[in-house]
Amino acid sequence: MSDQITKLPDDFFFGAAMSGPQTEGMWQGMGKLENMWDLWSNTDIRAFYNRVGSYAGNDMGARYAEDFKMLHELGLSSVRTSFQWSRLLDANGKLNREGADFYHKMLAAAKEAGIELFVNLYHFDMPAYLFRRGGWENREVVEAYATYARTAFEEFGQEVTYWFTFNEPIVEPEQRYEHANWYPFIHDYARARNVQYGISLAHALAVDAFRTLQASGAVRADAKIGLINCFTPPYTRENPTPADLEAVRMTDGIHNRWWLDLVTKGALPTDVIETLAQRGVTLPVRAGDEAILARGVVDWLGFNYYQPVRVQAPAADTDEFGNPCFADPYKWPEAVMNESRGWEIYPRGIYDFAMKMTRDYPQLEWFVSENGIGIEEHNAARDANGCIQDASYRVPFVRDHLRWVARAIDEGAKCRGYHYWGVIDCWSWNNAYKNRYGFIEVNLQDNYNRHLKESAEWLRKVATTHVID
Ligand code: BGP
Repeated sequence: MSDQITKLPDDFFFGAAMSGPQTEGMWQGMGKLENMWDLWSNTDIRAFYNRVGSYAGNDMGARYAEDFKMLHELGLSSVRTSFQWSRLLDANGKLNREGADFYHKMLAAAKEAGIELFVNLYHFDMPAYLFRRGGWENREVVEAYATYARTAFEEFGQEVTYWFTFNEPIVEPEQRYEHANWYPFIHDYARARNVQYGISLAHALAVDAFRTLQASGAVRADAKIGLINCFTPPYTRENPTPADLEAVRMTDGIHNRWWLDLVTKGALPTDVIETLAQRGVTLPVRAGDEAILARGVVDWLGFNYYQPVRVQAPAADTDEFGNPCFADPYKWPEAVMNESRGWEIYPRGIYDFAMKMTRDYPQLEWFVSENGIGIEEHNAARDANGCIQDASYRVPFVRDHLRWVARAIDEGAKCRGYHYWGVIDCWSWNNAYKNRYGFIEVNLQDNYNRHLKESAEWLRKVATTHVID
């Protein structure tokens, strides 16, 4: 069914998604402060694949001009990256002129290359000194983020049209505070939700600053503000019990509806907050918060899609750490896996979630802000010229997702474009360079030089013709 629609609208845009901490490098250059990734790399470099820490990114800080040209030659018209808070502000929360000049030059180079640079303000990269003061659990840090956002809007208000407050605000609560996968490795469900609440306030304060500065003319009149999240369409077993459906409700509530309600209604979903309270998880709500959250309504949304979430009723009410359990994973027997990453490949999920947004949030415009497949580098075959032969897995992955997107648009979804994650290979957090997402290879043995992979020509064709063949 998904292959019935093979043409995307003419005004549909194609681009590349990336982030400052995963690409720029120069981790101490231009007065940059230590951020969370530098802190973890400095604390325990062994936690990073092949001991490649946060330091070098993919060298884009030195190569952005040529990178933008390469991306433009592939038919892409926009690129999303992030400013690093730790580069743009100094330790007193004031503009770091050297850092700001770096971003001005990057914006100018993008323009010169015919690329519209979308700017996200936060990609899991808090300055370490603010984390030491309590991070998102501390209201002063939430306020510090609002100051950072305001400073960025003031400094770049005439240069940037597309702003985003956060990338995947669900990830730090989960990875740092709930599942203990990332530094500082905490297993505390209530603290994770506290962090999630702090980020929600920070988002709304930033949107508020944006609106005020736009009204005063400091931010351009055609600028838009959005939020980007990794939404996970939720599924459960066939013939579910009420308890399975309850697991779906809470998983969807925390991962998806929390953010969708915030950015469309300026409020958090009451059923989710009530269930949390019944289970002893209370948010640190203060007088006045409701009015702050009400400012969080955005102009459009970024939908990062990698995988669905499959859940069932939990076997126990609490886990081994005493945290409340709302769902257990459900292993779908038919799941197709990307074994390199351990993520399910389920292209239809992008359509199911698109239709959910179309139904439940009909006014919301959005774009696919990340989608991609990362395969372990050592699995990659090369041809006689050394070109990575990736078309057999990368092309079907993107093609299938795009076809489901085309079908959703045909059925009314307000999806405006598609950004592929990591068009140029980049540093993937503690996986470093283990899994490669790129259509363009970054050769670490050859001074980070870039080489087109086999699939690059396919991307160029689709991006320039809008035909998904
Ligand atoms: C998203 C992040 C990106 C990127 C991508 C791929 O969740 O926004 O920063 O890293 O996932 O994931 P990974 O790098 O973990 O393989």
